[in-house]
Amino acid sequence: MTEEFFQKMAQSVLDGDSDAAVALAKQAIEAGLDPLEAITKGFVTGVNQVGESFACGQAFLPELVMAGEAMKAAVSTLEPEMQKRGLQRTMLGKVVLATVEGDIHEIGKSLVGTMLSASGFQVYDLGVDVPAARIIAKVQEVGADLVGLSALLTTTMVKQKEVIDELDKLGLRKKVKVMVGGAPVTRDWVQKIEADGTSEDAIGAVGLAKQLVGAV
Ligand code: B1M
Repeated sequence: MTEEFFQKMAQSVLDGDSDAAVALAKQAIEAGLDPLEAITKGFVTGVNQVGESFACGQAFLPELVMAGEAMKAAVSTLEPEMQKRGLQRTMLGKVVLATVEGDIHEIGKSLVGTMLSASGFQVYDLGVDVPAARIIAKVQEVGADLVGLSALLTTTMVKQKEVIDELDKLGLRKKVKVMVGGAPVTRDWVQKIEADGTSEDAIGAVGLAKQLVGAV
């Protein structure tokens, strides 16, 4: 696949053009391109550029919303192919996954969920803006091995700690591993809140999850 094709993908997100993003995602599948490569080299480049323009006041909320929608549409189109390629029969563990309360960023979290599930984990994706109590209730209901908490805002990162504290109070912390992620999450933060690890991307999240359940 050419650089030009990846650039078109990025541009479709920059333009907030969901139809073009979906068409390009379909083209990528037809051409046999690795769907994760299409996301990371193509569409994510676009959404990152919009994020940067937004941060320095050159783009505004409507642009951010439209870019997010286009990105989401592309990822949804590529999702079945990602699942197909990663098809695994063994069950490595149960993961309760959520974007924390107050935070509606879902694309990265969903990507992590897709990759975990394609790699053999049973994933319970609770969605976005999920209060700690709902996460804990699901952990108890399904007997989860792992909790995955995504936060994209510096203001919502604290909610990751809240979930860890609640698990601790209930005496579940030793049994249930916690991995955290999202752009503002650093190694220092992981240490501070005593999480079990973080990763910068979805591939890294799979490696970490395997490590945490002792599958590698
Ligand atoms: Co928002 N937003 N946003 N946004 N948004 C950011 C995060 C921001 C950095 C933009 C900026 O200013 N440069 C900024 C946060 C600043 C900060 O706190 N430091 C920001 C802001 C300010 C806001 C609002 C407050 C804007 C406003 O209303 N004034 C608002 C908040 C709403 C809320 O949550 N309460 C808001 C809203 C939105 C939209 C709804 C418009 C939209 C989201 C649409 C959606 O998800 N359906 C949106 C978008 C699209 C972005 C950016 C541009 C892109 C996020 C994204 O989807 N990236 C983002 C800037 C940026 O990150 N470049 C920005 C692609 C995705 C594949 O990557 O999510 O990082 P990412 O996930 C990665 C890794 O982080 C990691 O793996 C993923 C896959 O590789 N990872 C994990 C993620 N979770 C993980 C969990 C793990 C492990 C790894 O283990 C469990």
